[in-house]
Amino acid sequence: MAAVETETRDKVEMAPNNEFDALIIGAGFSGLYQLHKLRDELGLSVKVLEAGDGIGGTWYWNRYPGARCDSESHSYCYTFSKALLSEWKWTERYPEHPEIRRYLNFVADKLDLKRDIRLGTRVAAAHYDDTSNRWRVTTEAGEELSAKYLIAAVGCLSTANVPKIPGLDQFKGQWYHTGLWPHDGVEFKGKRVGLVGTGSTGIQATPVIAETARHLTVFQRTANYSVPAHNAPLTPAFQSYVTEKFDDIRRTMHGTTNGHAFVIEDRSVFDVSAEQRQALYEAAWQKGGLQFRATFRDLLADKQANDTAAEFIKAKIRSIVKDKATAEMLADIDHPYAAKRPPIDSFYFEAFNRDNVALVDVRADPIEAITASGIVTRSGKEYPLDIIVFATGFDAMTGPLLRIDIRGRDGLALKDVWAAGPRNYLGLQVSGFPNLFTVTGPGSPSVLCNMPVAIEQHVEWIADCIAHMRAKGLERIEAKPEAMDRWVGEVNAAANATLLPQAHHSWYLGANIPGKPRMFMPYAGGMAHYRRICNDVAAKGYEGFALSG
Ligand code: NA7
Repeated sequence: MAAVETETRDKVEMAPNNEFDALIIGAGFSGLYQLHKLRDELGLSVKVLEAGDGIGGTWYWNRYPGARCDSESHSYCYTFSKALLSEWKWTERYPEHPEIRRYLNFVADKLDLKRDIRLGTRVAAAHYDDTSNRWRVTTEAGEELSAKYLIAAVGCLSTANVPKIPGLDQFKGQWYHTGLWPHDGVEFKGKRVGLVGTGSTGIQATPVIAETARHLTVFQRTANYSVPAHNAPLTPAFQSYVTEKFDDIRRTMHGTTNGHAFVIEDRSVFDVSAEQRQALYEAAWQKGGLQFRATFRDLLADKQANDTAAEFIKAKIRSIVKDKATAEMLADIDHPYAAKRPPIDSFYFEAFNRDNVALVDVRADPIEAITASGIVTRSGKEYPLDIIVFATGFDAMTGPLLRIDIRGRDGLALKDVWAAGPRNYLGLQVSGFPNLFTVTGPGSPSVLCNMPVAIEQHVEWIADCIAHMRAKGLERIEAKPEAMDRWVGEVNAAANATLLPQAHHSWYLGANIPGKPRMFMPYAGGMAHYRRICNDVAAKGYEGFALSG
């Protein structure tokens, strides 16, 4: 690799006037690997433009109390390099945010990536120039760069959603969004804290904030399922198992629907007796984690099957939470289990047994306004607060792309093409936007998959595609409109074959953002199946894409 590095460093330094072969937006898991592939394997001149002052993407911004990954650490990493795998050891079953940043910095240093990453550089616009076949990229600081290939590695959950509640600007205390958390932390000691939102984030943050806050009020709009994470330090025996068996683990990750290192059991809920089912759910609950979903194969396909898991979890909530009214509020869940992204937790429901934690149902009595001193609900009740924490999620999947002014051929704006919801081919390319690739874009498995698995597949497909173009002397690639139409149909059909669209308030559907078009965004047909489709498309000479010289 050293020889390649020297050669490419020279190339990059020679790149005149900010002109590159490829520009990558974002230095998270995707952007880092894409840089390595294009620069070190294909020998392109490449720059990564990153808004943050450090690398890490999602994990650069999400530093809220309790922030850790829901994927198990041994599967939440790159798998392309044996050297990286053998030199890194995770310490806990689920990595906490600082450990993930340390990991990504380790990778970036090991692959000497940082010299080609411009930090503190937010991309404002990217316009395609048909005459020169180049993307002209403008940063918020007004700098201009250009490249033949533009790769948006902007992440799926990187545009914080701060609800527009009247009066927020009047609030005399402090408020924070979990996805834009201050790097030096927040002191909750002695404070009355209000936390809005009970998705994965609110569920992770609640028990940790409760430990130090004088009082914590959790504002719940939609009650949520959660299964214990059972986080723990990894034993040396497990670490050795991961090192020795990584090829098998990787094979499992690549062979499953969701890219995790566990297999979904090939049995129906109704193949077993009620007692056996209860015992299997209990064993899965004791084991903990996202694997609970894998207890039966039909949990996301059959509502009656799903009801059995839903009832099991609701009974658990009622058994954990001592105050009956609070338990009922928490267990009053209106959607199938795992139809929204299923959280896992460390003592979330238990936190409501503390004297300093209260739950407020803002579905029954919505938040109406924020005053100088707290939150007021429609009934006129005021909750005095010193700190408000918005765990209110993200303008997911399309938000990070649409906040950039992206224009393709003839000035075509991406926001217009996507006015009724995202449309693309394989989640990778939009017709009218030549040589623009999106990593884990809408229309790909992305958030329904263990992210690094989805990312590696996309990054490698994009790199192979560019290598193919260079080998054949081709200059442009662009999704054909009819391929895009067909794929949008497949994304809808895949979602409709599951219970996922039944959670009508889910961010998978864009329903968490007022005014956002409702469309099921990720591809629900499974990662392994999707990988086969992408491989097949490439093997057929990039079927569905128009390639030209
Ligand atoms: P989520 O899963 O989008 O959760 C956001 C939560 O905030 C959810 O409970 C929302 O209720 C609630 N919310 C949003 N806006 C409001 C307003 N205006 N008032 C009251 N409550 C509100 O985001 P997370 O950060 O928890 O998780 C995102 C992903 O990160 C997660 O799925 C993992 O993949 C990692 P709602 O359900 O919309 O009624």
